Amino acid sequence: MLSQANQQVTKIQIIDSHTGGEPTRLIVDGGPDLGDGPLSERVKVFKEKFDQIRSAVVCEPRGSDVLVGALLCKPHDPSCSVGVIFFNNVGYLGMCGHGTIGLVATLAYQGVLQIGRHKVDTPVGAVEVELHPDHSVSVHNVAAYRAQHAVTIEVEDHGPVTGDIAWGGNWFFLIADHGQDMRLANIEALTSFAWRVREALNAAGIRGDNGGEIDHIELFGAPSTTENDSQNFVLCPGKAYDRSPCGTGTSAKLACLAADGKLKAGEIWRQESIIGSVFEASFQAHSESGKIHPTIRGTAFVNAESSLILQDNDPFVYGIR
Ligand code: PYC
Repeated sequence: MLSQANQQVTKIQIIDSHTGGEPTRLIVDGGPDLGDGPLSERVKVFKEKFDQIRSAVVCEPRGSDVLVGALLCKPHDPSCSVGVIFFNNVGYLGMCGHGTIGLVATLAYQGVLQIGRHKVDTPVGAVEVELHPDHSVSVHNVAAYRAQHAVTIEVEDHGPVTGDIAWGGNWFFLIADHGQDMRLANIEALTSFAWRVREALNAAGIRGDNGGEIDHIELFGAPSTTENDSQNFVLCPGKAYDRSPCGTGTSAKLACLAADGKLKAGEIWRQESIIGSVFEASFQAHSESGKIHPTIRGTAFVNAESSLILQDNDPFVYGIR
């Protein structure tokens, strides 16, 4: 905290990156002190005591609805090199695939992580990552699974829609048969449709396991090239769409493909996003549980390094909430 012209000024050091077009803003210094408990506890402290730092970092006027924030933390799990808590314009994320790729690329840019395998502590468990010599990053995500198959809901101004509920580090409702035009030019209609799906799920009281809110809606369409297997549109909890193919959403998709016997362990699935960026994905089967261990590979680029300035006389110091 500095004093400048009698105003209290706080500085937060950040590094921005994007993964397949989806931005990640990593707090590398000046973030809140959340203690040294497990990351699942620290995210609660973040939410209860420092939520205004979340909105200061990612919401307008410093950020935008699209931005995913990440707080670099000391790991609790001693086998991990770093810890991270992801957040967005409306709250906190259990895990974030594109954000983890952005985190690794940023730490490589800083010279903190070398080529090879590392472990990252997150609120939903330790995640193994690999920084490849070409600087692409593989994320060995938390176990993914399909919780419910072919759930039908009634969507306002549309009618019945059937989809699967799956966990990929966040909860997803995945819809193949939706009748929407899957082009970037149609983004507003896609957003409106997916938002109504989310509202319909909430209104019907349909949730993931342990009451988890299904706050990501994923629609599928044909890819733009035969090199890719599928295209997706993912609506995130704060109503922004994912510019990347969504690491946790691709993990949820793999879980459904595995459950339907449409993709075998070790086979490559190329998931294209609505803007044309691609993640390469595959899974290893878990023998007993029926869950899968997904791996998502993508590339991130660092594109800014700066200080956020929080002055206490700024009426929007903590963002437009
Ligand atoms: O890549 O997992 C992901 C993700 C979640 C929300 C935005 N991106």
